[in-house]
Amino acid sequence: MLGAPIDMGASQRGTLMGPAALRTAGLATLLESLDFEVVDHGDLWVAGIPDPSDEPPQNANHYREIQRWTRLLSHRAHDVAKSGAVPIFLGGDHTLSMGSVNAMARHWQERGRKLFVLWLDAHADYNTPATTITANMHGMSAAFLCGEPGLDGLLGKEPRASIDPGQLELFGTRSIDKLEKELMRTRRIRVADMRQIDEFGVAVLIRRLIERVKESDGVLHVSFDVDFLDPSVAPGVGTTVPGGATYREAHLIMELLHDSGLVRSVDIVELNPFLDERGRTARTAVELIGSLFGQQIADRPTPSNAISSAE
Ligand code: B3U
Ligand code: MN
Ligand code: MN
Repeated sequence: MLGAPIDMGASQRGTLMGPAALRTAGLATLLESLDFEVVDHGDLWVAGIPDPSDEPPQNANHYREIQRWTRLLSHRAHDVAKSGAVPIFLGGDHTLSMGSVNAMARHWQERGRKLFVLWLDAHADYNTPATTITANMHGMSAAFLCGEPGLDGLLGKEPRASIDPGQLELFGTRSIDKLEKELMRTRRIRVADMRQIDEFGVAVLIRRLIERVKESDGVLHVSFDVDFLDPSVAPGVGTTVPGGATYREAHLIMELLHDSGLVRSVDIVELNPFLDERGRTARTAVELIGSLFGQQIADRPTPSNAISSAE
């Protein structure tokens, strides 16, 4: 576990309390009960001295702070990955992924394997300084990871790994800005939006992704923005959007991902304990991570597992 208490990427303050809330909700104890050896690397912190090496772009709020976080995270996350661990990045707002996913993409590139990223989120986070309405940088992290122009100085001389749009799968999307949508269309970003989830169900869509990752011998990073969940189960987020994933859909997704054996790293972001109701959202997020790491209702393969393992 590595905490990154960032909240400068969002408009609402408070996600900096996220790592503490996830710890309080018992993340480490739960993972230990599943027989994992847990190492808590504590929280990272950046000093607030601006980095004058390049001109900050317009329409990117708190660019300097995010730049420092991204560089630090990219560096530390890469070290943690090298140790052979399965890093769990505790956010913090979603700008965290600019550093964590960059590091994981680099790590797997060095080992000749492709990193696929499952972006569980109400939002597409595919804005750039040229398309954003809010200038909030947590709405730009997926775009940054795909190498979109406008944020090139964020990593500076640090090594940068961009993922191909084909390696990104947005899932649970229900809020995309106009120019953001146009950019996504030109880049052919893959989106399993809420309508698709309603029509096909999460199992079909997640299995399709799993097959795609397996076909190219890839591995998977799960970037879990808590606002992916419906606000009725996850009220503790700054940018709730109605019509999100249910408690059961979310658990099923995590169980299927666990069964795939492909997940090598996870972000948990956008949890805002300041807005939560008696720790409900933190506890739900921790339970879901339990399912992702193998917590099961009954200790036997479900019929679907039996079928896929017989194949
Ligand atoms: N697309 C909007 C809203 C948003 C994106 N991510 C979050 N909110 N959490 C934006 O600000 O870019
Ligand atoms: Mn997000
Ligand atoms: Mn979101």
